[in-house]
Amino acid sequence: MEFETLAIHDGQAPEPRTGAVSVPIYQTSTFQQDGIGQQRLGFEYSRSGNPTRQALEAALALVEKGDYGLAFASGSAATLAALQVLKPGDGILAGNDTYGGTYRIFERILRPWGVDTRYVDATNIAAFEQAIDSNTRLIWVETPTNPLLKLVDIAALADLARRRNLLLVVDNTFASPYLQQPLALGAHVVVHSTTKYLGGHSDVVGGAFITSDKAIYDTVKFYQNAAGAVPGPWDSWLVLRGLKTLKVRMREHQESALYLAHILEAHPAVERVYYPGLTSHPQHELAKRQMRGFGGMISFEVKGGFPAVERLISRLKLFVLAESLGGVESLLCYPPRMTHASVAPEERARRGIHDNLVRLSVGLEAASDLEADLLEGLQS
Ligand code: P1T
Repeated sequence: MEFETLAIHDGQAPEPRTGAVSVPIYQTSTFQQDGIGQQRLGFEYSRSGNPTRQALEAALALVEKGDYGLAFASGSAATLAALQVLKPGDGILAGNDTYGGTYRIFERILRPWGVDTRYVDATNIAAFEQAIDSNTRLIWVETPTNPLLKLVDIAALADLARRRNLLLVVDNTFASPYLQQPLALGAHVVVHSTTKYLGGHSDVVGGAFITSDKAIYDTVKFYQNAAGAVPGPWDSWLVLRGLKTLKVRMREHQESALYLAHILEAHPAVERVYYPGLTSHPQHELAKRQMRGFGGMISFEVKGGFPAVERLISRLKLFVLAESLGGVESLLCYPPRMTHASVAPEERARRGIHDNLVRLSVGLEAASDLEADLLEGLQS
């Protein structure tokens, strides 16, 4: 079945008792047991399992072409959960452009626990191969990356991971499973911040973990129950609802993003545009091969440094200055002081996150209105 059919139907059969077409929100913390150790329908306590969350977990697995899905209270919780396959002494190779909070997990949580992370040019498979040492266990990448929208060749990296007996985890938040399915390209694990395109309406914080590897699933499932960073039934339902319209939203997001990326690229106040759909993007061909479209995120550098950024932000009326992405409303983020504030200035400079960088999440407003807003903002 096609993606949109799965997104609407799977894990979401009408409820047998009443025939309710929408999965009910089982707002309960616990479930009556018929006798000690006798659960009626396999549920005993909502940290361990809840029918609304279970429906979401089934749907997440299906849209990512995985066998197992787990839902978490945030994308960061899903990130930390996926990393539970590691133990002290293990090493990670991470792409050198990721969400600042993921970098913070590597540096401030895992490093003190004895798990070392080294950063590799995300676009260079040979660089990953060269960086592997005897402790390396796992490769972690985003693609497209946050915030510079670089692409990682998932199939090539998955091939390397298999040859060297490493796990490949892909954070698929920026692409969404409608545009890209890393498990089908050979990755072992996919994680998401469902706060973004999967939820789609800027009204819920959540995370997802998907795999087809039973042993990895068992480890992370155990951790999910033991550590307890689960989403509540209401939040699970919001993500489930978002999933059903993912295809139509992604198509609109990316159509407008491509249109605006062209406008920005031609604008004299703009120094450089990062968008995989532009032929000027160094990995445009890979984007065409690996993704079904180019996504709704654009980053660009404005001429005139930080003062020009401030001027732009003060003039915009539609683009809301805010962290996050993937919602119906367009957002503008200033990565150096917002999403990537936890990355030290020297490291930001090494990564190419300059002080004149802004990031757009292109929403579902009319592209012509968004264009007018940007042109007004960029006027000198
Ligand atoms: O915010 P949370 O749901 O915990 O998700 C963390 C996360 C994980 N992975 C990627 C690629 C992300 O972009 C994020 C969160 N990012 C933002 C809040 C942001 O504005 O970029």
